[in-house]
Amino acid sequence: SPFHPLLQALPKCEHHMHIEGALSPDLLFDLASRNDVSLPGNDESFASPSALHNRYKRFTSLDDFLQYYYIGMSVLINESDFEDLAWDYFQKAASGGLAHAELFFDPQAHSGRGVGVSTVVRGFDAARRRAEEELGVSSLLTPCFLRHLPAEDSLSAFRDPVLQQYFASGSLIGVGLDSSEADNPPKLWRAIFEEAGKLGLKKTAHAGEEGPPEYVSEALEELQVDRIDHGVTLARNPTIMKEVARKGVMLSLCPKSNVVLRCVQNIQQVPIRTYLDAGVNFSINSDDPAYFGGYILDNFCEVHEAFDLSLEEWTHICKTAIEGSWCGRARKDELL
Ligand code: ES4
Ligand code: ZN
Repeated sequence: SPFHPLLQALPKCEHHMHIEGALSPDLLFDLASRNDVSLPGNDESFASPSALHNRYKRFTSLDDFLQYYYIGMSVLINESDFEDLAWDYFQKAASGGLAHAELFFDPQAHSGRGVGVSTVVRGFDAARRRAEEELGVSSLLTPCFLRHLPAEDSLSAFRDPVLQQYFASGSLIGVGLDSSEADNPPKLWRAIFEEAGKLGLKKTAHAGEEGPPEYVSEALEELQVDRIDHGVTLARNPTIMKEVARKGVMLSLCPKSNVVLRCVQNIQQVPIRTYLDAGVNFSINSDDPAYFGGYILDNFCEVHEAFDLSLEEWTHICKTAIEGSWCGRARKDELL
């Protein structure tokens, strides 16, 4: 498309990218051998990187994907593994015009296997510094809590003194809530969000991905979140949608993710036009780029092909994403 160079050049911010979801099959196999981690022998998908890559084209649901995502993480052991993973992401996303990234990671998925938060954060921080220096890409880091585990597990993970020290130092900017959404209502994690609010942290939660639009209003009211991750089902409830528009809360939409995990049938079903018309703020994000077949520019391109947006609309989307970012005013002004 003649529009491609324009999309490439737009100053892009993403707010919804799980670093563990940037683990490519090639790096997964490299790290498995480097760390002597054995992959499941009873699943032919783990026969080779290309077999795994092919399996990723056939996810049937969020939980089907999450099973692979958590197995994949088992190869991440050392600080340098986390650095290599994040650096691979920064290089690939920067080649598509990424300027600023707000990254999620899942501390419980690592501490549960004996890998401590400091190993994870130090590795990511090394890659983030390098991305800033060598690529001019700024970034922020947010731990997410896993909603397939009991809320008490999340609360003790949140209160981990090592994690608390990273909040206090500013290495971690906020808290998020992710993993299996169906039948795990946001309000069960209220205690974490209340404590996070008292610490002055940013707050966000996955809501309205597979779950109902009511989970979006529940996250806003019960958890007092500053942002909603996904919110693709919000268009089904015009009343809640109008309230989100009125509040100016930003959704971090993930179009390719929604198609691959079958939350929608195709990109055309992502309510991009509905949200533009209703004045709902949103950014466009890659979610788990190594699993969903594309980085941020791929998501921009597919949205453009489906919706034929004007340059004015793209400029509006990018400005909304900059203003909705959690970086300081000075960085926003550089990006605008
Ligand atoms: C996720 Cl796509 C998605 N949804 C919920 N939790 C997640 N963790 C990583 N990717
Ligand atoms: Zn996500």
